[in-house]
Amino acid sequence: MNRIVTLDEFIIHRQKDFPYASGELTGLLRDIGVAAKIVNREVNKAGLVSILGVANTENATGDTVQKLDLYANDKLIDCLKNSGECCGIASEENEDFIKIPSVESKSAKYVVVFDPLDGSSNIDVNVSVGTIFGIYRRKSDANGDCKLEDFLQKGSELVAAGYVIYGTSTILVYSTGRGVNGFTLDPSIGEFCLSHKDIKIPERGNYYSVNQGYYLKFDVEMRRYIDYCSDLNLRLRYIGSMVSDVHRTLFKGGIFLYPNTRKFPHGKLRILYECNPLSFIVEQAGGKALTCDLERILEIEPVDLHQRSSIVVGSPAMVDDMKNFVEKYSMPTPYVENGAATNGAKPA
Ligand code: P6P
Repeated sequence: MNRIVTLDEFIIHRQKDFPYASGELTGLLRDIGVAAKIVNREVNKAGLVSILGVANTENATGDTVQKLDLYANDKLIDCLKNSGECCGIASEENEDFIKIPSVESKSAKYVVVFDPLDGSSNIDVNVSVGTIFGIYRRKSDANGDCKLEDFLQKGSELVAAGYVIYGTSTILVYSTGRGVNGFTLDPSIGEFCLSHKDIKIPERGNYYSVNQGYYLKFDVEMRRYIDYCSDLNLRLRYIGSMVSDVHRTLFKGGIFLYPNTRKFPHGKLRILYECNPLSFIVEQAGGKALTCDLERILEIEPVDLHQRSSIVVGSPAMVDDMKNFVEKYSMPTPYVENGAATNGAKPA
């Protein structure tokens, strides 16, 4: 039986990969691990205590907020506030970012973005949900409060990213840019233990993941690619929790798509705390992540904390197939000349 390697031990050991590391990032990752255990404890007994049901509030992006969302949000904020390593937080549940005022934190190097409980509409029906997080080095003056610019960074600037999935078991997956590792919570000792070392996404997979209910609302090139997946007899799996759908894609191979629709012309999923951290993880595992306009997710320059994007993420060969369909079938944006639409692309 392999020796147990706890998350704490692994993080501290990997700190040696960063010659100039002074332990702040290590401390921050460990604090997120603690917060995950606290959230896990409540998620696992959600059916037993009165934290189910809708808290009748709406979050920053207009989603109805479940009580467990609020609980998870509060616990993550508390843990990060007390860590002393984080000077600011941006959460799906908060309209604006949170400055952490304590003297020590104010000079801290990092800001954290997170979705405290992604897929929360699944909580009441016992379907897996998850926490998604990303860590950036602050850009603003270390002697002042954190600023919006500290959060509006490209995903390629992430120092670390990861997620916790509360499912049949509770698994924390993270990367600091040197590969991806997964840790399963052992409730008998209350520790996340290394269970999936150096995760690599398969080149292809037998699954495609998209909300088929919106099929007729997708652009033609997306519909053609989805038809292609169906023609290949790939299996459709869609949980409605991005962290769960991407977790399966990462482990089994496949492709997850949330294209733009009429309701969400720029896509539904949020760049900062859904698309970027999960795309960072998938790219670190050898996969790809693009918008439906074929822009690399991690190169998007966000201009708003809750900005949305379309996303296609997963096995590299399957994302390449999707790219070919977009290049072959996408309609050129009508070039408008002197206020009058033309019949296609801008003349050479
Ligand atoms: P739809 C959950 O609300 C979420 O933000 C993601 O976790 C998930 O992938 C998506 O929305 C599901 O959206 O429109 O298919 O219900």
